[in-house]
Amino acid sequence: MASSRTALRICPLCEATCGLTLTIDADRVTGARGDRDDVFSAGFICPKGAAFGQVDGDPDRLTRPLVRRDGVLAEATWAEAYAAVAEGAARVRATHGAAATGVYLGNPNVHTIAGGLYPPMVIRALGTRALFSASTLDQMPKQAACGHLYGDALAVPVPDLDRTDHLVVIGGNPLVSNGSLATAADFPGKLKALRRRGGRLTVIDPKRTRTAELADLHIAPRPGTDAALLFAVVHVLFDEGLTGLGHLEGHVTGVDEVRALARDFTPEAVAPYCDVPAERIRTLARDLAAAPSAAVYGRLGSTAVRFGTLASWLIDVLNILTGNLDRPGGAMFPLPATARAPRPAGPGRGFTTGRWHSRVSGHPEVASELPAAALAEEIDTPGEGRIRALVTIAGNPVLSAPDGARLDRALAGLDFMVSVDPYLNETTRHADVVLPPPPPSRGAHYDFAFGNFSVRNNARYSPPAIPLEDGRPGEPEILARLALLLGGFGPDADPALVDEQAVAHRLAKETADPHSAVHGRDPAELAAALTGETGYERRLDMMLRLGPYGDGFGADPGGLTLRRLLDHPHGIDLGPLRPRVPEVLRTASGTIELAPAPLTADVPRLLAAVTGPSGEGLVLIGRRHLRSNNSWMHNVPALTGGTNRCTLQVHPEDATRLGLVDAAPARIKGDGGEIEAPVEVTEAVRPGVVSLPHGWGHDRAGTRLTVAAREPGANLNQLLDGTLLDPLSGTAVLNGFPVQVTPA
Ligand SMILES: Nc1nc2c(c(=O)[nH]1)N[C@H]1C(S)=C(S)[C@@H](COP(=O)(O)OP(=O)(O)OC[C@H]3O[C@@H](n4cnc5c(=O)[nH]c(N)nc54)[C@H](O)[C@@H]3O)O[C@H]1N2
Ligand SMILES: Nc1nc2c(c(=O)[nH]1)N[C@H]1C(S)=C(S)[C@@H](COP(=O)(O)OP(=O)(O)OC[C@H]3O[C@@H](n4cnc5c(=O)[nH]c(N)nc54)[C@H](O)[C@@H]3O)O[C@H]1N2
Ligand code: SF4
Ligand SMILES: [Mo]
Repeated sequence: MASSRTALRICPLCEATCGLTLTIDADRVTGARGDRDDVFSAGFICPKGAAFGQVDGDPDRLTRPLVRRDGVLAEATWAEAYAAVAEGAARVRATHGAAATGVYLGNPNVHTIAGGLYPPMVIRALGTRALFSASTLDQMPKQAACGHLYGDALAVPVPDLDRTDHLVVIGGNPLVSNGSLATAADFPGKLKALRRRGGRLTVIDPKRTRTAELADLHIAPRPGTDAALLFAVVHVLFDEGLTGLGHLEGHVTGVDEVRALARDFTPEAVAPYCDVPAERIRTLARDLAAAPSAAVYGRLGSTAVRFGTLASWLIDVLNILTGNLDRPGGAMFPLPATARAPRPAGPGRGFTTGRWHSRVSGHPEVASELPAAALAEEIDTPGEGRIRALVTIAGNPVLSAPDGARLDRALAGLDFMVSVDPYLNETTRHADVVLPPPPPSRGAHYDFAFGNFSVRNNARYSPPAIPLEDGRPGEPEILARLALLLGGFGPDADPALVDEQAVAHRLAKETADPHSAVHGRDPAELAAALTGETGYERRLDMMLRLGPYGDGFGADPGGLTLRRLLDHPHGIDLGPLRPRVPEVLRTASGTIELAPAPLTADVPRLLAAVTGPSGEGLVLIGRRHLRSNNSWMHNVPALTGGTNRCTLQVHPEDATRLGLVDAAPARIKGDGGEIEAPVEVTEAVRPGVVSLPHGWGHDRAGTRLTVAAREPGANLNQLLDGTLLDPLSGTAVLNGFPVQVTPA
């Protein structure tokens, strides 16, 4: 064990961003434990982080690129792979134009430096509007709601977990997910601490989850009905005179419109629809108003649902009407170290959607994206503007998006496809070129995305724990090259150009901005002052220095730089969240626009659902497992087996009624197809609801997922046909859709 050493590495496997201490023997990670000195996670770790070595060292990870020749994917050199991308891109450009190339960005892009810096350049190189991502299978409703409310789709308030007196969790299960759109290492510990300091936890979830088991109050509504329930809470606040904007007074417009809209949503009117007693809704409103501080927080059960944007909006409406937005203990806006330093408050450009529309179904663009659920039809429907080529980066939409069978066929018919992914999986098996990034231990890490959602401001950087193998590019280089290749620059273009251009562009803007710390300075001199061994490090240095805590290139000598971060390997704590209204607002009015027209226009649809015939049939909801992550961790032995199985959870009453027997297979039918899964009878789900995890269905040929293929499970997204969307965000309805279940 003489060669054994340790290295620090922020965990990229979920949004909690825990600091890990890796044990490294020769060039292999042989152990991982929580870094007790990490300023953010203080030693917390979960089973996925503990399995970092197996995730990192999975023998099925691709070590060399794959290139399709005569229909067969075979290993190739990097030079051959880049040449194949150049050839494919040139062919598509010549026959259909570069804009006929679609881009799909998967979830791990928010967990890598490369994914944080280079995808915009890939998209710009193509000049394409066919951008799809996991966001429209996830949090886009929250971003759309915040875009309309605050004028910035990235201004998403997070619950101030460490200080709140009453936390309301709607459709989230942080004990299993470890939190999402609320980056908090040791979320479970923070919930226990809340209870210990006398605070309250309310959980709204159709399932008695592990998080619900911790709660003072668990409300189990019918899936998909939360928007109505929340509107009724708003109704009670107005009705009983419980609203109070507090410090937000003068910064909010549209309160009277919301009051008028809430009139129809009496607790009695929504109670039968939500299947929640009216009195419980009243109590929740009174509790929220009475708490010294409170934060309402929603996750996937409030977003990937029929009224996802309305529910996401109403969550913030509640925080605002009770004066809890932007105050300690409420819901607050983080201020990441790599954000632009705050500028003076004032009117902004506001947020609009529908600047363009999808070709086949006419879905509006939202935050420059089209619905992932519409990717298949955009490829397989003939006509002008059809997608003929596709770039996927860190995504597996064949399993994660609706109707994988259709997408599977569509991908097979593309003229060209390139995937940046470590695995040959259900999606990448269709690529003509697969470019595999190295395992996480061989790359640097900085959480560009999660600074926006951290419940405490901080900055942490991990240099690569193990050097790259000779001749193997890191993911930043792969994506920089890809941008150049897709832009027609050829395989010999220097990837460093991409970073230099990004630096020049940003510095030109900053030096011209009278509110910037570097106004009037020479961009070339600033660029020369950047430190860092690689292009991405220099960009990180630039962002930190121009950021809210930065040294401003000398303006504040004590401020953040990359060098300071490197001097603090356990990270730098930047303190608890601080109020940001009105500086954070970018709406056209410069206020919080509580009743934006696009949202209020969707309210009649909700009212029609509340007053319409109540759904009697079974609906399906998703679930996650602590030792899993979407579709891509079923190949790691330490994370498989046990209770991490693809079973259909059914309430005992439904099981009896439908003739379903525990452990026996059931046939599940939805609009998009049929699948089979073993039944698990449990009282945890409410009657009328069945639950199945996603990311399974590893039974397709032509993948290299040896472990996952042994226990493939069923792909729940095959039950969807891709037409069921939240219209304001284009997000697929993955929770609360109708199914029929019979014994198989
Ligand atoms: N029914 C249902 N469907 C769902 C959900 C649900 O709750 N229910 N959840 C949805 C949600 S929230 C999400 S975010 C999506 C996820 O949707 P996707 O992002 O499309 O799917 P993932 O399974 O996360 O696939 C991640 C891919 O990234 C690759 N990868 C891993 N690490 C790296 C890396 O460092 N670099 C690169 N380049 N690639 C890497 C993996 O091999 C895998 O191919 O799924 C959605 N689908
Ligand atoms: N272990 C693990 N951790 C993960 C992931 C993983 O796959 N595994 N994925 C990561 C990703 S990409 C994400 S986006 C996050 C997601 O993080 P979370 O949203 O916290 O995780 P989910 O388990 O999807 O929780 C959604 C909850 O909503 C409930 N629900 C379903 N329908 C409704 C409804 O109509 N109303 C209400 N009120 N509740 C409903 C479900 O029962 C479930 O408990 O987790 C991240 N962390
Ligand atoms: S909670 Fe998330 S970030 Fe922390 S160790 Fe587990 S997977 Fe990694
Ligand atoms: Mo997600």
